[in-house]
Amino acid sequence: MKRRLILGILLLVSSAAAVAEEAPYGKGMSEENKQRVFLDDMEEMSDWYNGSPDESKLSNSTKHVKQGEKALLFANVIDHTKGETNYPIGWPRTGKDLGKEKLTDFSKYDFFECWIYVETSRQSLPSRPISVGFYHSGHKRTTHVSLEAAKDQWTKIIIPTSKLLDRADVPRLQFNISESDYMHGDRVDFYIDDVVLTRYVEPAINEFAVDRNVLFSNDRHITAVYSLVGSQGMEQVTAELAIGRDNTEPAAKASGKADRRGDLSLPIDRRLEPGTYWARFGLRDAAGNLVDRKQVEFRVMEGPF
Ligand SMILES: [Ca+2]
Repeated sequence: MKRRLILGILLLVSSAAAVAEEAPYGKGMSEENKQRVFLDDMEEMSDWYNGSPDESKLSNSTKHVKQGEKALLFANVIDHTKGETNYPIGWPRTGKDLGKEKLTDFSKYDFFECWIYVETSRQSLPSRPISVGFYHSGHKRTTHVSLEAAKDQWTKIIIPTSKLLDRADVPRLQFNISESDYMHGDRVDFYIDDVVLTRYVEPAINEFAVDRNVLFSNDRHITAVYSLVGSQGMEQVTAELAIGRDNTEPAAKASGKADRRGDLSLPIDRRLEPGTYWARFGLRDAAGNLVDRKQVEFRVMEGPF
């Protein structure tokens, strides 16, 4: 009898410890979990065209380099009088045909990434100093993305391929500036390097939020809104959502099928005391082991009724 009681206590202690210590084994959104393919390492620039020779000069530079030995230098002197006849205040640009190297299909990749370093004669840059355009087949089908970049430093650009109008069809890539954002005579030089497509291999949680940051005590559900990445093993993972306070057992939990982008609703079968709560969203493999987890906080308030 005494032995059984001790065994029972031991089991309780060990299961409590297991809950507290459970840590995801996966690589999550780390660089270690990423595969990369070069769209261009910028060691050689002959396949980049200069769409605005009156304002722009292209060269390979060793002055600011992020990867390898060279970067593409897209150097511009803003001229509000020259350029295309109808658009003297135009769009200096440089781009590359991706068809030659058969790099037009971005659909197997999660992100387009590159690095940009900016030098300028200006005190500060416009809020969106440069844009990147992803050109799709067909008339006037382009995904334009305005980019933030800082003066005198490298900025990492990351664009989810899911934002593209047609990510399976990107025959051309182009960077451009808009001269109307600049003053006549401004000098602005962009060093562009390490232009890649990336994808995460193991399943990982990219985004997670709850549908409401404040719940009332008598509310009966909360929903996780999430997106996942991972090129392998996604079919085997399940999603789970739990809520609770401090280090205690969850007040409620639920699990369901994991989608690349989805939501998971969690029914709450009891009144929640007011206070600060955690919501943990996790991914489990077929064996039930935790692959990845993200946590956010929300508040519970007394209801209006
Ligand atoms: Ca390079």
